[in-house]
Amino acid sequence: MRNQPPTRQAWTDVLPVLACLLSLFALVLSAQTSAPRPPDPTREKRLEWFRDAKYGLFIHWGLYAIPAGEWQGKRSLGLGEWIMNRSKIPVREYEALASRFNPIRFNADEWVQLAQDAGMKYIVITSKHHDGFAMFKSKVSPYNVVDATPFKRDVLKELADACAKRGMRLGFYYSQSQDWHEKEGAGNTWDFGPDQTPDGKELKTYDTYLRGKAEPQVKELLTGYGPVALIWFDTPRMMTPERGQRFADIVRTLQPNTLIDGRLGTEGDYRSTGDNVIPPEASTEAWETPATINDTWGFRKDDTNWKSPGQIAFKLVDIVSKGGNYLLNVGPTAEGVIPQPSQDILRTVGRWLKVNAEAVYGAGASPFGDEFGEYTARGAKDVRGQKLFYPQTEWRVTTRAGKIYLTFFGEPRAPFEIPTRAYRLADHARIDLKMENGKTTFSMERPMLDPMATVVVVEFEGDRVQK
Ligand code: H79
Repeated sequence: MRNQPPTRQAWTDVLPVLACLLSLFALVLSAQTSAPRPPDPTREKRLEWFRDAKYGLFIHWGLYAIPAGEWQGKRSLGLGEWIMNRSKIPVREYEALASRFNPIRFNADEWVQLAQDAGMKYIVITSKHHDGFAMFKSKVSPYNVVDATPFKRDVLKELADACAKRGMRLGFYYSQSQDWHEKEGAGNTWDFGPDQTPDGKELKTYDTYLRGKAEPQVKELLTGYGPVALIWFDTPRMMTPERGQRFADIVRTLQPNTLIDGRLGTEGDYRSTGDNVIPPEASTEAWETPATINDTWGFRKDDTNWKSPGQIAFKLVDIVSKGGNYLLNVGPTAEGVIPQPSQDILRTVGRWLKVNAEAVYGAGASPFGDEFGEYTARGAKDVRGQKLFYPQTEWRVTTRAGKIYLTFFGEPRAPFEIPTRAYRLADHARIDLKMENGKTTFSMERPMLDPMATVVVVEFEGDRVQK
């Protein structure tokens, strides 16, 4: 038994020998990297469901779904929900969208049903994005979906009720710093001038906005909608530790079990990666990647650059094998419809997950790591000056007590060495093992059972493999 991570050697067609052998014995002895901060038992308790959930649905929905990437007949480039900023739309003009917001096809039950069909375990919806418009009834500001639109329905309340009915956890995205609708909020430089001088002196009475709108609206979210799974803060501009703490105190006081994401500005409960960023390595710390299913968060009528179900399945298992969660976004239209391609993709991955659930939900990270890829040996740097990483995407590993799940996204090029019994997860078909040179190996049947991803389970005696 070795205590080094297993290594793979290059294999070529001209070398018909057993190469790239993987010793799964090694995992028993391999250790994970240590946690970056001291364990907090209360936080760990709060995080229990989150660590097991693995896969959530992000929903970006707001007034920006009406222009859908086009303003005054001109295409506005960038993220759909950033249109007010990118096209420098004055507050008075953007506000007028509210009188046109009437998404009569919105059906909260259908959205929750979609998340369930997709195999997602929580939903996070924008309660207020940077444009400042609240998608819930707010006493703090009339700029909200009930008081300012012909629709007059509390979208968040309907979704909260549907989630409660179906046992789905619900969290709220809330843009705490940027609010382009408010004079004293951050971000609207075109109507209200810069937030700060170049040397950092604040030019807006930012605390007036925080105390007058953001903090009381977060209180509303935590009091009127039942149990809130998490608050997803974003872009912490001018968020001093003291200001961040005020939000944290509100959350902890009103709902001690509600998680705080990693973008409040002070310490949250888990780490949020950059948008669409999947880290190259595993971590024991709780973390989450927020990601788009095409190239925008809020609906854009011109964005049809959908990721395929296979790409989504890979990202999900990749993230799980690194110990994280995948928060995958959809952007409903102004009619209240989640674009059909998004629905189809999510349901296709959902069908795969139904069969292969065991390898994902509650599964532990890979005890190896070399299957993720490798840093270039020559020291080349990427555009950000980071060491260049060459990802490998052939297979990933997840774990559970006594079990190892090898998920193959393509036919493995060479046999794998395994210590004992193995079977295919989808149909429990036994995998034939070969004994050669004292090593037990298996070769994947070709074509693979499921070309999207086929999971092979390796079982160990007892509980030697820990999650
Ligand atoms: O809600 C989604 C994004 O709107 C939000 N985070 C995710 C979850 C986000 N806020 N800020 N950013 C992401 C960084 C934004 C960068 C850009 Fe731009 C927005 C690049 C293009 C549009 C700002 C405006 C920088 C260039 C133009």
